[in-house]
Amino acid sequence: MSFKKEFLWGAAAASYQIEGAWNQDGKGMSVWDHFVQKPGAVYQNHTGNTACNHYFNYKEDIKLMKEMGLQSYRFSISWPRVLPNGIGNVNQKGLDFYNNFTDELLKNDIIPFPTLFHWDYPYELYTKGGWLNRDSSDWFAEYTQVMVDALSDRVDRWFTLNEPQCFVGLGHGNGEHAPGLKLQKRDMTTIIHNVLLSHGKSVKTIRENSKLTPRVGMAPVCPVFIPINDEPKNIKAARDAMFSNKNGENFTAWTTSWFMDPVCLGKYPEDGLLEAEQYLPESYKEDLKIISQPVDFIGNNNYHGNFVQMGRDGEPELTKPEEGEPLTGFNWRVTPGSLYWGPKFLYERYKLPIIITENGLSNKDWVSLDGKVHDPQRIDFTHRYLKEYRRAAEEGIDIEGYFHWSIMDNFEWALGYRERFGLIHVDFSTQKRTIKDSGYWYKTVIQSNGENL
Ligand code: IFM
Repeated sequence: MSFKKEFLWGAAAASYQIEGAWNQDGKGMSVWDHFVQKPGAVYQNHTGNTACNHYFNYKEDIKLMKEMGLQSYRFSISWPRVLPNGIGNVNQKGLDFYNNFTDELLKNDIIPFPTLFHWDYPYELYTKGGWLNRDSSDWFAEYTQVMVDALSDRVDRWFTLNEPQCFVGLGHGNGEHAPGLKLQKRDMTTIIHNVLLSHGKSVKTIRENSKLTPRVGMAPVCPVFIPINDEPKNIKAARDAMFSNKNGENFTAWTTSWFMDPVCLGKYPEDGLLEAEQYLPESYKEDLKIISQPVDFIGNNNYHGNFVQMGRDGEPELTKPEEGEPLTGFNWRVTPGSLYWGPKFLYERYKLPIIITENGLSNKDWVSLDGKVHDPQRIDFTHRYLKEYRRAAEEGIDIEGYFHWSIMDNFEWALGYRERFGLIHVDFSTQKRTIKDSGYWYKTVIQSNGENL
């Protein structure tokens, strides 16, 4: 079987990366609004203050989505836009924005697929300890309730968190992202636990309060490991590497299983517990019952993978990148097989449908003299990856959708506007949009349900 009939083709973006309007209409500060003010924190001191000005341009943007034939749009909600202090007082204008936005998508036959949290954490809550505070899971549940009350008569698909590994690791571990902390393992383990508890309480809130019957999941980044060939021992090595929580002898939490085993299997993986159990709260086993609320699918943000073989000692061994191999604008490796092996390994372990929630590349795009944006690398990249994703479907792996990252060029976190990921080009000085060649190509993929790949 190729892509199934109900397969969902879409694109994605996140609130802080595109909305702008950082201090308008009653919005509260997020940790990112704060972080970008620190000189040197972001490439050339860029900020998301205006970004794509999508808060004001959303109708034009939805028109372009329609022109590209998108079936669904994965967007995120800015928590401090609707709850300026993170909890308590609701900002009606912020809520109106997401209400109107949802209506506009539906009017254009585009299925709204919101993510509740994509990194713009309310600054007020950060001053109360943020994710380190055990109450953070109740704060997130309160915010979830507000959004479910507002949208669940029209929205029936939700993601709770985007790439928890990244906002925990980059934001609290190495300080590259907001809020810029460099914490040690004990605190990091606490944060992850609170983040997972937040996910669980959020899923519960969505299920118990939605007007439409909801489908819910999380969108982690799952580092993918690809066997160097189809020999069973190398496939085993890649699978072992994908779910390992070891970095040499030490525990590392930048992994798939430390986040997804609790969510999908109701337990932390043994190889991580050996070191990290001492950092978990006493109640952690009880908490796992909340964390493992049933989910309907697994989102997977999937850009590239590492090649692995079985080493002589029976442990997975990473192979060295080839000299001069293709790299994206970000210098990420081009590894189409990650869209086959990632979903395959995830599906085998968790037995849940997979949705690719992000995949794409940054490129050095600009508007040519003919007024168009020619981005053959993006077309070729996506074509290669989607063929591998289709291979997964052909082998019976249950895949439900694909969301290209990103719908439009946007604020790429610590790298500001240096990296362009969009299917739509944005001129940030004029806010002019131009659908790139890849956007038109993607339209033909959608129209043929991937048959033209
Ligand atoms: O732009 C980010 C996105 O916010 C999270 N996933 C990776 C993308 C590209 O770096």
